[in-house]
Order: sequence, then structure tokens, then C-alpha cells
Amino acid sequence: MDLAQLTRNLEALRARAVGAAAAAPDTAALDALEVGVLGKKGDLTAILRGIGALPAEDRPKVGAIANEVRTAVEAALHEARSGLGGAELAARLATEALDVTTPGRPIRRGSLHPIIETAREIAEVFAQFGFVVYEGPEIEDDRTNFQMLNIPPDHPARDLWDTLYLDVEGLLLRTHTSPGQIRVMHEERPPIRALLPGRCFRYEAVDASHASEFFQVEGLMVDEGTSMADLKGLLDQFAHAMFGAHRPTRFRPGYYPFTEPSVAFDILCVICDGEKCPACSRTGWMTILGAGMVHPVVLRYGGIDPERYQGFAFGMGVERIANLRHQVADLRLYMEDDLRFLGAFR
Ligand code: 2NM
Repeated sequence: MDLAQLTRNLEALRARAVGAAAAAPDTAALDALEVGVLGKKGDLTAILRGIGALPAEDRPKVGAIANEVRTAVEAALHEARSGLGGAELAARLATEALDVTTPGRPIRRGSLHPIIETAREIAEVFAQFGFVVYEGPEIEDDRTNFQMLNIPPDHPARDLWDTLYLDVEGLLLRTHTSPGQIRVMHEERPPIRALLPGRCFRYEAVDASHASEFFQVEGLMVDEGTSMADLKGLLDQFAHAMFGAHRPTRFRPGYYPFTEPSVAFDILCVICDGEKCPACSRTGWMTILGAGMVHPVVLRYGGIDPERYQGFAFGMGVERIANLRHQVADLRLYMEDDLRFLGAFR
């Protein structure tokens, strides 16, 4: 092959490559063209292989022409790329257009379980009177759950049919949070104002008004000169904070082994306002909690001298308080994790 032939081949390649660049439909075609013409195994390299057969004085001339062809093809590729790039960007902008005014998809927000929410509201009321939240263990020993609370061995609550005992000797699931009060008495010195929220367990046949788990909040105050009058004043304040400032209240005699005297605390029926309806068993009143002066024997079990200190205690079922506030009729709803029910309280 002579100089003239090589030169013609190079010019032909330039013309074909520049033409192909201008006609390329997309940037992918340009990439393929670049590799095919200018790449290591491309057409330009193939033509330049013929250079070895030329006389030495012709070789620089071919080299110069080859460089021109390379520069011209690169320029054509560059120009075609900027043209196509603009068109491709415009096409993408058209198809991928976002309507920034489209409203967002609604997000389902979680909420506190109504029992936890109610327990927190109860704690907030008593916090205003200086009560501090403590927590005891759900697994208790027989001594702390029963004996130290003056519940004798033959008391019906200790029956296998009422208490969930563990396989481990002497251990059970607490039937109330009162054993936590014994632990607080051991840990703290009077004056004590303790609130114990927590889950409790009983062996029950489950129906609309009985559950094997329930949530309790108990309170304990111990100080010099603490009296029944202090208890009555505090519980009146509590009832008015939870059920309205004008809701009438009353105390009735009650019985618990761990308090003496013991009382039941009622509010006027929130459904019928005392007119006697099925919700209040036609009494006109609803019991919301039990309470009393801590039995001297229990104070002594707690390491507190009953000659110097007196105490009162109270306890309530949070499900019952929540039922009255939200007019829920079936306890089982609190356990079923139905979002239609749980979402109604936010
Ligand atoms: C109640 C009712 C009455 C109570 C008593 C004690 C303790 F440990 F101080 F003796 N804690 N909680 C108590 C008293 C609980 O629940 C209906």
C-alpha cells in the first residue's frame, strides 16, 4: 500500500465517521462509534498498521493526517453528544416530571394504648400531690405478695384457683402491686408518697368483665400524723380531676386484710347521674377504687414503726377507670390489639 492509498483510506474513514456521528440516533450509538473508529481495535488503528510498509520519509505525513482525522472525529462526536444530550435530557424531564403539588400519602400514626394513657393521667394527678412512681417486679414471692400484706394462709385469694403460681417453689405472678409497696417501705424512710402502676395477674375465666391480666395503680403515703381525713381529701381531688370538678363522691365501709379501716370510694354514676341505670347496677353510684389506713402489722413488716408513723393506701383497676371515662363495655377490647379500637383514643 502506498502513501496515496493510505491517505485516501484515512479521508474515507473521516468522512464516514463524521457522517455517522451526525446521524447517530442516541448517545449509545455515539459510544459504539467512538470505540469502533478510535478505539484500540478500531478502524483508525487498523489503517495505521499499513504505515510500516511505507518509505521512512512518508511515515510522518501519514501520522499527521491520522492525527487530523482523530481530531476531526473527536470534534464530530463531541458536537453530536451535546446535541443528543440536550434532547435526551429534555425527553427525561418530560417523562419524569414530578407534580410537587400532589398531596402526600397519609401516614398512620401510632398512639399510646388507652390503658397506658389512662395510667399516665392518673400518675399525673397524684404527681401534683408529690407522689413518685415506683415499679415492682411482676414475678413475686409468696411472702411479699401475701404474708407481709397480712393475707393469711387460708385466705381465698391464695387459692390455686385465684393465683397463678410458677413451677418454682414460692414464686407467683403478683395478684396486685401492693407487694411493691412493701419493697418501697424497705427502701425508703418516711415521709413516703409512692405510686405503683403495673400489670397484675389472676387465674380467671375470661369474659366481658373478667381478665387474667389487668393494670393496677396503687398509692401509698406514710408520715407522722397521716390520717383518714388526708386520704379522703386526696381521693376527692383525684375524682374531680379525672371525672369533673362537680362529680359527687362518697366513701363506704369496705374490707381488705392490709388496711384498717378500709373503704370503697364511689362517684355518682357517670351514665345516669344517680338516676339508677344498668351501668351502676341501679344503685346510682360506681366504685372507682378501694383504700384504707395501712394495717399496723403491714407497716411493721415494711420496717416502719406504727407507733410513730401512720399510712394510707389505695388501689384501682386502670381498665375500670378507662371504661368509665371512654364508656367501653367489654374488657377484652383492651387485649385484642384491634387498631380500629385502639385508634379511637388518640
Ligand atoms: C387497695 C385497696 C386498699 C394497698 C395497701 C398497700 C400496702 F402495701 F401499703 F399495704 N398497698 N396497697 C391497698 C389498700 C390497695 O387496692 C384496691
